[in-house]
Amino acid sequence: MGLMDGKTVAVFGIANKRSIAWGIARTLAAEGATLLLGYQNERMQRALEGLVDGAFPERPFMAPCDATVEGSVEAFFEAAAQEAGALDGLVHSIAFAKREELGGRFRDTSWDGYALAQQVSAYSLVAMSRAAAPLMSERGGSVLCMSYLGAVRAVEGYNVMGVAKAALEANVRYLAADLGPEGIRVNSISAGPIKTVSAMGVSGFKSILGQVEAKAPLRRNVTQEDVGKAALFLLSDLSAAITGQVLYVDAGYSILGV
Ligand code: 1JT
Repeated sequence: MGLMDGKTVAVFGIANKRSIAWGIARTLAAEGATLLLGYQNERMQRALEGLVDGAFPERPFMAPCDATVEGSVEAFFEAAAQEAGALDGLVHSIAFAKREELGGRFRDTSWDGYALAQQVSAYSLVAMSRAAAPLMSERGGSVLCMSYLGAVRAVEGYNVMGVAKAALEANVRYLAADLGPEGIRVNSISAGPIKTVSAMGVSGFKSILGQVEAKAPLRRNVTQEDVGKAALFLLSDLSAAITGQVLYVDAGYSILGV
């Protein structure tokens, strides 16, 4: 008996075995979920095929979904409808900012970089939710995305991504209000900093990991597994009356005054 038995969930954002989306996907599958996976491009498709090999009881359905390509999100959900018929959950774990804009002075953010961060990191949740809603409205559903404290505080260097996460958290509230009457819940997890391949490439990230380990109430960083367990809660019936929320999975760091 799993918490996700009989449920089908689409997951976006698996790039490698350190991806937050990978931690979530494995936790959901262990509780009985059937997975549909989206990948950005052919390079990511090959990476994903290597990863899923033998990792799940049944090989997940996989299809392209690139937030910057016109019609790509719609095509994914059309393929998902063909494959699974209905959908119970959606996990949005994608974001992008130009390397040079994660650091340096916020005032130097370009319009190009600002728009790209918004398109991939925030607007894509709206597009995915719109495309997923017709597959969910029969029996309800749960949409989940990933945020970070930089959405609500000025975290040094997080810059344009903080503005994109602020938009993402606002999207969660507006989507929750819009989709709630159809039984679709929309929530986000604001995770503490996690060692992923893309995050480790950002200058200043390692010092943030150290800061959390030293100061967070639980005196540790959070892992993909910690996030996977909270995601399981938000995607399952355990959270049936929760929508429009930001759940902090951050070892308590965000409660601190400094
Ligand atoms: C992206 C990246 C989104 C890293 C991210 C992210 N959300 C949180 N992080 C970790 C992080 C946190 C801080 C930071 C840098 C990174 C990288 C790829 C694009 C999307 O400060 C400089 C505070």
